[in-house]
Amino acid sequence: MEPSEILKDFGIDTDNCEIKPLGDGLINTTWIVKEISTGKDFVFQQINDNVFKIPENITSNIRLIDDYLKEKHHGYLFTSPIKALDGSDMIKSQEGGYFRLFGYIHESVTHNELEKPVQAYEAAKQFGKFTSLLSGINVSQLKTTIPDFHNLTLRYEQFTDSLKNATPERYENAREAIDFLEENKSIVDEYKQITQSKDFKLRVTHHDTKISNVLFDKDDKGLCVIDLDTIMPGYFISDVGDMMRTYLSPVSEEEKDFSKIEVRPDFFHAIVKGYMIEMKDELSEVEKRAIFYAGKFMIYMQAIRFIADYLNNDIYYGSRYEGQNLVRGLNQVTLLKRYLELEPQLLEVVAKESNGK
Ligand code: GN1
Ligand code: MG
Repeated sequence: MEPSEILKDFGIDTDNCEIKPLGDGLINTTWIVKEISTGKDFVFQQINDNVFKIPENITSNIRLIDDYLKEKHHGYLFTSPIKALDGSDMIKSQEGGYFRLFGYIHESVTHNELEKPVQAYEAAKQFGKFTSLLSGINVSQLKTTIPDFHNLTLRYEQFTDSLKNATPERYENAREAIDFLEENKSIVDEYKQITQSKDFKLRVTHHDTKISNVLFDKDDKGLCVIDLDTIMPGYFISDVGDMMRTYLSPVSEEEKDFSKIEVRPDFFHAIVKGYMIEMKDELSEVEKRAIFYAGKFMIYMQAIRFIADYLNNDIYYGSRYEGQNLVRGLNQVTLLKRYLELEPQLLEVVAKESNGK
């Protein structure tokens, strides 16, 4: 299906528009659309409905949050979809794909990597603010867009299953990572305790807090969060942990030279500080003590997901070159090792910020 066919349903002048791919997401397909006659820009997106099996759940959540924000926090910048000509939030194509359109926020900038701690601070503040502003929503009203998305217990079971299904060659290639992940299974046990603890609350959680999901202004001030598909009830460790996973190292999960992977304490400090500005009154004391764990949780889970996908012949993430998911998995294992090495130092940062000093 050509994107331009669907764009007509949104009233876009498709005879006079430019459509270009946008972003580097692994799951959905995104384009930027420039309508020549009006000069307007849009973000157009096809939802991956292998991953988001009921795309209506996404639109339902966004609608709920949009209505709530309009009523309680008018003026907060929230990127809800533009309605199609028939009034719907999303168009289903004849071939069965789901598409939606957003306005492009012109005064905004996105980053694919972080250059300075203040960007981590601003992003963490935005994700914290998002959850905090929505603390009045009853989370049971939110739909689950991907069941068990950050359920580490289940992810570990999927990893264990992948070990049984792997070809001997792939298993052997991944052995070092597998051993490390098995040795560190206590991270899964700690997650189980969290899910059983009354001190951990389910809140409106973004679940994909990478830096490119924050819009900044040209002076590096955070404007708002975007990519709202994985918003669903969750624990704060998902959002804080994914920031740690993706902001702490100067190189990304795609880096093949693992000697470049490091954990930058000043970026860790910035994440904790920015998040706590918005969330310190929301989080329980027990939750605050799990801030360091958040990083372990998310880095470990991503390592498991990449390695399991490698062992399952890349059925989820796909791969652009042979062994890409193995590289990503080993990269995350290295990141976790670097992170664990700094535990005493990072725990001190958490203690300092939690006491509001
Ligand atoms: C996927 O599509 P993208 O890049 O926003 C994945 C995240 C992973 C990430 C790893 C729905 O996110 O959970 O952390 O890849 N999203 C889904 O790069 O599986
Ligand atoms: Mg995403």
